[in-house]
Amino acid sequence: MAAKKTSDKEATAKPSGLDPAKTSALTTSARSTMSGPARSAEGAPEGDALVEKMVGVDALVTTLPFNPNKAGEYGEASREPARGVSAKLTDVRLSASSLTEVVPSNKAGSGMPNLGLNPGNLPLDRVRTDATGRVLTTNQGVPVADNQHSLKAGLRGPALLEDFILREKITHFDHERIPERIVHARGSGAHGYFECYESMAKVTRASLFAEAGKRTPVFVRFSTVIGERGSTDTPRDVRGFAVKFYTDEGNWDLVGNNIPVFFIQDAMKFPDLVHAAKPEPHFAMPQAATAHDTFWDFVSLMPESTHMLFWAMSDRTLPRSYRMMQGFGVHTFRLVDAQGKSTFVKFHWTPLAGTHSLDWDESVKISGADPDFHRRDLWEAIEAGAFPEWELSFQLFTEEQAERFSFDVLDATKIVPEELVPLTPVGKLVLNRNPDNFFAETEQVAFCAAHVVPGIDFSNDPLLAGRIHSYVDTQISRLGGPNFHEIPINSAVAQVHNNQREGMHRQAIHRGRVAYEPNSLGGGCPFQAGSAGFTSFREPIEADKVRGKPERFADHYTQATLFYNSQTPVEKAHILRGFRFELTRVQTPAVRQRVVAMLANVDTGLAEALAADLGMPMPEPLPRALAKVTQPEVTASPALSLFARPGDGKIRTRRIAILVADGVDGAAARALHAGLAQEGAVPRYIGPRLGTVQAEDGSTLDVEATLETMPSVLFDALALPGGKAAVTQLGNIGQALEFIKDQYRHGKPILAAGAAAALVENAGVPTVLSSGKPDPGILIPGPEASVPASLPQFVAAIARHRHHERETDPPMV
Ligand code: HDE
Repeated sequence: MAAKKTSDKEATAKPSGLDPAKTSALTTSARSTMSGPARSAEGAPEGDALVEKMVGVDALVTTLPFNPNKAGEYGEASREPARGVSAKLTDVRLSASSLTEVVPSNKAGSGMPNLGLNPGNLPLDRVRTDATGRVLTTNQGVPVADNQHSLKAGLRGPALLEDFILREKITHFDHERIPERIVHARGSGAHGYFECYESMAKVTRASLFAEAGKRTPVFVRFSTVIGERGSTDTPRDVRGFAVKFYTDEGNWDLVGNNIPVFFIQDAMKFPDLVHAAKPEPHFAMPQAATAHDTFWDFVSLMPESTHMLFWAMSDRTLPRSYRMMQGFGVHTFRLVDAQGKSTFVKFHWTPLAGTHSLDWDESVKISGADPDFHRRDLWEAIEAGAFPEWELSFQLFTEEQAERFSFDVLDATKIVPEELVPLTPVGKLVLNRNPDNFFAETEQVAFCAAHVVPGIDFSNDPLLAGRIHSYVDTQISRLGGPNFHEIPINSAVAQVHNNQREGMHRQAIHRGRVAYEPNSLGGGCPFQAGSAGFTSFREPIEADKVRGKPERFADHYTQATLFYNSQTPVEKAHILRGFRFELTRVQTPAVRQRVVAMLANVDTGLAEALAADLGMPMPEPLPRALAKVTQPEVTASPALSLFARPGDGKIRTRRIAILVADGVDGAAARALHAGLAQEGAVPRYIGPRLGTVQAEDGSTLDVEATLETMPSVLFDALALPGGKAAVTQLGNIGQALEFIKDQYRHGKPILAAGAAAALVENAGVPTVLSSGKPDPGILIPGPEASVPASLPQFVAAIARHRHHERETDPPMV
């Protein structure tokens, strides 16, 4: 039988028309529960309010004489869930917990309920706190007279146990920490919005993609994976790229990484992977590094990790900035349209600033010079109004297409090459607001791979399945209970109404006595949404219950080869360097050997070079899990190179050091500063000490930071304005010479104006490449040239980011 559709019917509760006998029975029972005279107090219910309520409730219940949806809950009919029935409230008292709710109170409120409103979903203004003009109080609001001393018996006497003010303060302090995330503990976040370019209704009913120009608020958290909460920002590590979209149909969390594949194929192996990568359990070392035995032991016994290892050993794991990395949903997801049709999708974030990386030597030095390098970079860019932007693209393909691919789209160790399925840009992400409070927002934000909205659904990727379980579960211990969705940063902007109740730290105060569904006593509310709500894609499944993997998952090397072959020579050299560094740190030769044997299945040249660098003979390749050779659709994918996305060619937010000392060419220094600032870059005068330096022309310049506190690695480029005395002074300071050397070693542009050419020479930096050609990143305009005239060339060199052509292995300088 087809379900009877009651979806848009709303019954109306009218007290009139009641059976008089019944009314009188109710009246009697209501009266018998009343006692005492307290009916005339301010705001108290008057007259026969209780009777009226009971009569009204009875009438309300009568309008819902039976559950009309029940018949539709079975068989074929149940495929189309009906919207629940509800009754129209004629009197707000009918849904109240108590008639006394109207008694006004400064604490309990005015008593007038906001029907259908959960204020917990209102904007964060409701919880933002400011103490301007306020006295200090205890947590109970008691003004604190003296915040300097504990209570003592006499000035030199013992402290007293009765000092509840001290005890409250210390107790709260004792409990300030919460467990850090098991993985991705170290991170930084920001608010912003996602703006849809055009309606994507043809593939998804997700409301955030419904129309051109539609904006959805977001909170984004970037992170490293392995390090603890206080670890450095720049280890070699994958970066998390987690986006919480506060859509008008609930929160969607796209919890992705900056690499489109993963180490493992099945959630069952995640704890093993993380245990192998984290500090070794006996001595808790090393911090934030995969360069140790247990990691390489594990991954070399899990050859499905090979593809990811190539990405991880590339410069992808050394981003210059969170603003300059891609993001990926990694798994195949589904988009579902209003008719229930599904399309497979992979999500891609592309930074408008382009993809840029640090040099390994540089990232090691940054760890000491500024362990908060990425956190600071994100904060400062947003603070300066240089709002970071990414474009979101869909890679859309059908199930039939997926069937024909040489790889399995449910295998998270595989990409879908862009040459096979192009990207469709769908909108942009803009981060335009820093959080007020790191703990309240960035630390307490709880992402969850299971948070999807109507129009977005899962594929059967077995890694994704484990994630659907894991994230909520982990928040329960990290955030102290099941009500973490009420923590302001996690609360949806869509209204939340259900019958989940109680639990630790419950914030909402639910009116009424109904906490179940179906109900008639609460007028049927909240009722199920029917097909307007989230409905899972109806995937036909006929299968055995089994633990195992499909055969296509057994190809562990084809896409690693595709990735490697798609890299430029510079990137290939860096991948070799990455493997070499990590394996040199590995203490067990047999583990090194197994890794090289595994890599031999990807590229013999790389494996041989690595074996030579590790001082070991070339081993036989590891046996392959799949005897059959896969014929890939694509053998080179230029899109996989970091250089494929150079960005807009602008130098906005690039940090440029201008080294100054007494006797500097003031006009040149000022021209550089002004010219670079005009391009949106961040020039800073760096000197031997704080204060001012006196320029050749008698003018003064304010030193903004010193050579000691802000070494070369914190800057993208270097300008030396010249001035004989300054050049002589800087030439005698080791840090200045190291500054120049490191700029050179890390491929950064150097402009040496006027007399500063000698400083470059003094630092031992060659101005020509090993090929004999001039180094395009070293600009020495000559003593007569004007600095403003050489600025455009300098700006172009900075926009290139790095001058890799000067690189040698090992470095010459
Ligand atoms: Fe996560 N992951 N993960 N992960 N993950 C967590 O959730 C987990 C995986 C990712 O900024 C945890 O709140 C399992 C892939 C990011 O807060 C935890 C599996 C990808 C973040 C968890 C994976 C990710 C996390 C730790 C395999 C890329 C940080 C604390 C089945 C697509 C989000 C927490 C933030 C965090 C579990 C694999 C991305 C323990 C079980 C693949 C970006 O729940």
